[in-house]
Amino acid sequence: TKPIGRRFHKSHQLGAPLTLADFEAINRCERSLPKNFNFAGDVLDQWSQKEKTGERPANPALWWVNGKGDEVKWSFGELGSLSRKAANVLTKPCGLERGDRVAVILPRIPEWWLINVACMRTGLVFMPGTTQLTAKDILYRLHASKAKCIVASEEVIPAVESIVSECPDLKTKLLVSPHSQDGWLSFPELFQTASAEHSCVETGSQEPMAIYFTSGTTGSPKMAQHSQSSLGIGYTLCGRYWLDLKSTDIIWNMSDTGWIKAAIGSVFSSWLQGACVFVHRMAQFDTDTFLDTLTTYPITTLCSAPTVYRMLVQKDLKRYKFKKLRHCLTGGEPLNPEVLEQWKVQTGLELYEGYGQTEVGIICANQKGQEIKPGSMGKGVLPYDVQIIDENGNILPPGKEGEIALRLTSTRPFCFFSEYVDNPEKTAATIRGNFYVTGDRGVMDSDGYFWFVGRADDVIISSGYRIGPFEVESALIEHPAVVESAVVSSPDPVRGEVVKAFVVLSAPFKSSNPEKLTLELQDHVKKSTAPYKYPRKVEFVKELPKTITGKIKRNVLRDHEWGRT
Ligand code: BCO
Repeated sequence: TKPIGRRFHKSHQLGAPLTLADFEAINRCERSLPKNFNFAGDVLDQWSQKEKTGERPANPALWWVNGKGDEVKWSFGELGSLSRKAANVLTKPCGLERGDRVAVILPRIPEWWLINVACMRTGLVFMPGTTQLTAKDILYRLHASKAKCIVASEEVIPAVESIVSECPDLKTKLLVSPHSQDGWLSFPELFQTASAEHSCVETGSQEPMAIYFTSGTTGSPKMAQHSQSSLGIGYTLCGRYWLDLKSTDIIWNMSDTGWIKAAIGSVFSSWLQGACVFVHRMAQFDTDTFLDTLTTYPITTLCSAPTVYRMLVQKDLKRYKFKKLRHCLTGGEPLNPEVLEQWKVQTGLELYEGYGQTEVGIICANQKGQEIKPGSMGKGVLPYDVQIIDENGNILPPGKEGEIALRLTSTRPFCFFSEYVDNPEKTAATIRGNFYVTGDRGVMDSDGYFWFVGRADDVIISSGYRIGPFEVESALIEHPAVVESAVVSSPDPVRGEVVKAFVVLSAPFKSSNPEKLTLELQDHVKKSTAPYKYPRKVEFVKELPKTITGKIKRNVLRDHEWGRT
């Protein structure tokens, strides 16, 4: 393997640059982590060198389309010079310094990739968020993180403007739009005049690189912090063995920019292998546009949530001749065996499911070449030792249901999140004895395949989103019709599960038209919190089941929804 590393050798073997094989060795625990690592300098710029010497095919690094005739194709060399300009925008006019936190709320536009790489080059900590975030969500994130800067697109302006006076730490608002706005710096204007000369900072391997907000059963989302190496090196095996990528491949990973799956599939796993990242910015997800894209562009690798495949198999897929598609992946929620089967019958392609979490990345996967057991999420992947444990941290034998957990050695695995920022209790609560507990329940069979059972807590997994019931209940209670509510998962043939709210009405609303009130409450939640969390089902009830201490028994309602006794 040709070297793609740059600086590691100084702390390892004198004069021997690390290679992709070395990154693999680090993931296999056969080699220690280098002292310093920076994904932009040590991976992207090396691919750029390889382009110059002809060691990488003339395949773009990023290929972006929007279905309206606009197209962007950047080589690694172009990505390098453009992201250096973006880095100069962030450090000079924006005045940001290494370690500062930057909220990045952008749709799937090329600037999202530029800003991410620019943050790596300057040592800034990026915090991606979906454009579905509301003013309240953004306020919470800016407060909790004390972010110095927000980079946003035009549709996010009203939400930011409505809360900005409450964010004393926020120094800069950077707008990615052809139009200018009072109080915002214009990214395109500053970018035009920025220099392409920039020296990538030498970040420590365990220096913070990104923060993702994750939902739990109680309280507001937690800030899961990742390091330069957890994201930048930790996805080497995933890119090679699950995504099966080579530098000749073109991967289309559908995930929204706000989720770690975008980082895995559209940045780290793919670019570690030198593959091309394909992006189609659709105004709204639409199956026809989706299928046309696969017939028009030479996409070799597709990664999307099971919900999308459930929607696709409703179509007559035999009518479509995909140009180059050879490898299909899915994750974020459980995949039904019937969907896997229908996809295979209609397209001739297998569906390789993976399972992971924002905190620790990919845990299990059906890797290329491995026999697929329909309904299973595959085997544990390196460097993890995946086990099923009981409530006391004891390993359970094959066939026994328990919690999916990762065995810990004396040091914290480098590909783990570093911590929940400012929340040592929640960070500590992820450890039980010698294990990291995922909060998901499952079973391992005698062949070492894992089968997902459900969450151990009340988190709802809908269309690949993890939704905390507390956030939805908090939004509902703001409405005058709601005295109290309980939010649980309910089965859905397309989305796997959806959010269902059981609502106790206040006296003035008891005789309201239930259909109208349902729509009003749904609309209210869409405005109060990110719309993907809204309750797609609402049931009005006289009272909620409670424990003697007055705690709502969500499990009773959930079991009822799922037909369990
Ligand atoms: O379905 P509805 O039309 O009733 O509502 C939709 C939107 O129309 C609505 N909405 C969006 N923006 C709005 C708005 N309403 C009011 N105001 C706005 N500004 O809200 C609902 C959003 O639902 P959605 O996002 O599920 O939309 P859609 O179009 O049904 O998309 C379907 C999927 C499958 C494309 C989408 O759900 C999706 O992308 N899911 C995947 C999520 C994902 O990537 N998860 C991975 C997480 S990372 C992980 O699991 C770790 C793995 C290691």
